[in-house]
Amino acid sequence: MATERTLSIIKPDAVAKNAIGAILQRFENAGLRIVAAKMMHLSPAQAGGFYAVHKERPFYGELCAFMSSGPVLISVLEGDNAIARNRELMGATDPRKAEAGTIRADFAESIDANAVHGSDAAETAAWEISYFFSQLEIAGRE
Ligand code: RTP
Ligand code: MG
Repeated sequence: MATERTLSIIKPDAVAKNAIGAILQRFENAGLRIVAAKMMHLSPAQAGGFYAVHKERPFYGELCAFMSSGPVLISVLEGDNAIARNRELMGATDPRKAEAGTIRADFAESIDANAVHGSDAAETAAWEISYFFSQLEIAGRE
């Protein structure tokens, strides 16, 4: 299995509920390593740049407003199949559809305030990691 890196964001709703530790614990319990991490309170423009892929979608404005509404914990997770593994741990985008035991089933409020972000493919993971972290800020094995 390939060792991969993926970008994770613990969104403002989950940070506001003091769930950072519980969510990071799930990543570590699943064998993913946290190789970079930082807290940021994104500006609307920084959130908009990150979600530029969704620019034309009807929910883009709300998404950028929500993602800049409070601090977030941004991390790089490394491990076997990290991208798919993280998305399994997260569960479906809409928490009402997320499987029991997933992060979104347990912590998300709604499709907007849905606790976490995770990259969805190798190319997007590489781009998303480079949006937030320089090479020198990532401590994983090369
Ligand atoms: P994410 O990017 O945050 O990991 O979530 P995802 O892949 O499961 O969902 P995506 O389709 O990439 O959408 C990004 C975020 O936009 C919000 N969204 N709202 N109101 C809506 O129909 C809608 N659809 C998506 C969600 O917060 C989603 O996480
Ligand atoms: Mg997505």
